[in-house]
Amino acid sequence: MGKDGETGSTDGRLIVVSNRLPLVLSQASGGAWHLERGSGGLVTAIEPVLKDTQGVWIGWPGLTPEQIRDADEFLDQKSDELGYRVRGVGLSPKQQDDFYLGFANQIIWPLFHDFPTQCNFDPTFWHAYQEVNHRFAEVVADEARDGDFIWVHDYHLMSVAEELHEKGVKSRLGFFLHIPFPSRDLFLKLPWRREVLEALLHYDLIGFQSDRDRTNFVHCLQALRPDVKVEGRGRVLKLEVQGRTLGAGVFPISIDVDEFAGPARSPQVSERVARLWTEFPGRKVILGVDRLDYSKGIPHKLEGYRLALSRYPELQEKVSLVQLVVPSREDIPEYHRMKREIERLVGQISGEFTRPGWVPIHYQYGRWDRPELIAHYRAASVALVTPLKDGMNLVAKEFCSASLEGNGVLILSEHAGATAQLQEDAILVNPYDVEGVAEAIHRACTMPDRERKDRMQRMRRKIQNEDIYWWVDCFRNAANGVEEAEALPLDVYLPSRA
Ligand code: GDG
Repeated sequence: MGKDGETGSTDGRLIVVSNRLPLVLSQASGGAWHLERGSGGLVTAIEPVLKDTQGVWIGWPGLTPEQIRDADEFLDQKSDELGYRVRGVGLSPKQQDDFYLGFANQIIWPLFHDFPTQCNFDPTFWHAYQEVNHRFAEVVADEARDGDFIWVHDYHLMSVAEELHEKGVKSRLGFFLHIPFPSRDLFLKLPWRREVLEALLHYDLIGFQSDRDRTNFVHCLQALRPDVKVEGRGRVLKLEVQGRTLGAGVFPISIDVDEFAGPARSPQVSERVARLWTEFPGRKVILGVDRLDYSKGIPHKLEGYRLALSRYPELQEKVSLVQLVVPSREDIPEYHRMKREIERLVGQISGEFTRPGWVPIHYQYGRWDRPELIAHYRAASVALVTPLKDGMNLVAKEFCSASLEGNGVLILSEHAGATAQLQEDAILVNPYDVEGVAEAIHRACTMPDRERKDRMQRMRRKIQNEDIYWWVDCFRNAANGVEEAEALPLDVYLPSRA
């Protein structure tokens, strides 16, 4: 259902399947359960459809199989309050290690983000992946009826459709990949490449963030399944697989603009913005907000900033970088190494450039609450969003939506999915090109006000037109075979245009 309650209706229920449930369950010492609802654009956009179709959300609530029965009873009681059913899938500590930290985050995540050397192709991880996908499918099969539409999310659950077909489930099946799909040479390194690709072909619709990802997928098909016919062009391609037709579409995910633009105007945030501006008197704030992850390119960004300060000394004392690094996957050793590397670089920049009355870099390792995050988006003159590879990158879109003064400049990596939509008005960089990043920082900080405003206005309009509600409608319409979905224009980024 669109934001205004129109379009995208399906006959059956929507069943959403994701690794994590959009809520946090906790148990008090007396055994009583407590539920905290999740937030975020995806949940906000999907919940109305779940309520409208009396749908179900299935996922792992962070509990073991032993805890799940008890929790499911509690979740059942909460269905009325939530407006839709929630079913938990329990995972043992070993499954959490081997499936989640193992196959998902030490094989698929690094490989699909172009870091094959970070992969640990341990076969135990693959077996755990199959086992957990099987377990998810059991719960889904228990819920599903003919006529339902089952929408599976992300790289943790690529094999669920295949498992469901083995169980004879006839509901239509959609899959959306939130992360990039790798190029053929990288994908072919995966020891289970054929199994993964075949599993994906069990869906009726496979959604990608950008044309780049879908093109990679098609190249992998050509290598491993040349018998699959690929037809059409535009947003949804048709794949003919042994008499079955399925779709491969491009659906760039977005945000609920009102979750950012609205609070950005609130007295609480406005007051915090005013304070931030006084804390950085006469200076431009350059903002970085990234989860601690090698795909986000934080050390490269810091090198670029450092070079900008030395190559363009007129920036010194006129800008400060505020870099938030959000803790993530702390159980994986590589993330510790990266944190130390970031802290070393922050120390170097501080040591080299700090003067009385000017701190060149404010580094924070932690998490801000929403108002604090939005206040920083609004107060910043420049956002430095330079992932080495990213499915989409919502921070870029959130920054634009919260930039109420309309004069923020977005520096965006050409390897982020968001580039396809924002390429005309962001300053694009190749994050590996440290000199290019330094130059972009200088350009952003010296851009005339009129140009900043014009660019930001166009980006805000684009994000407003293609928001998270548009995304949900687009995907569901394509899954229903609605023709308009195919006719929608597709943003494609080619470096030759940069
Ligand atoms: C995956 C794909 C794709 C960050 N710091 C704080 C905070 N955040 C929120 C942001 C944003 C989200 O986290 C990060 O989203 P991204 O899109 O940037 O990246 P991933 O987490 O890697 O997400 C990505 C996405 O899925 C959706 O499909 O775009 O490519 O990798 O929403 O606001 N939120 C709060 N405090 C923080 O300190 N409250």
